Amino acid sequence: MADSDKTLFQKIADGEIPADLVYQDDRAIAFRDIHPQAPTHVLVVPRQPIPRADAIEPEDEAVIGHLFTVARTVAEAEGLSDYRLVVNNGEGAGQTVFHLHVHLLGGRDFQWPPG
Ligand code: DGP
Repeated sequence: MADSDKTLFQKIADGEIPADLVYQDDRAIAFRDIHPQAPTHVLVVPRQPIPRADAIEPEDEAVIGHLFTVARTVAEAEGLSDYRLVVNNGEGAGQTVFHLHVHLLGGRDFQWPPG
């Protein structure tokens, strides 16, 4: 794949852009958000460049489920028992990087409903 065709998060997964990786395996990576919104703010990202939540296909269900077990693994490693998992779908919901990712936020109290 030409570099220009890769998403930002593919470039991070391929080591072309540095990031503070906290987990990686053959299907997913997790790294600290560059603009943390909580003491722990990690992005859990499939290596497969699914652009957004509403582009998930039935054949993606296994990898999507895997993101949640990776999030649990990272949360446990961070010493978190309570935390928030967030997926922004579309610009109006706050999505800025169009490579699906789960935000893992923890280490502070959260409000509900979210802003
Ligand atoms: P969202 O707004 O849901 O699409 O989240 C994208 C997140 O990605 C946002 O919280 C900031 C983070 N981010 C953007 N560029 C970079 C980067 O180059 N490195 C890292 N570590 N995080 C990034």
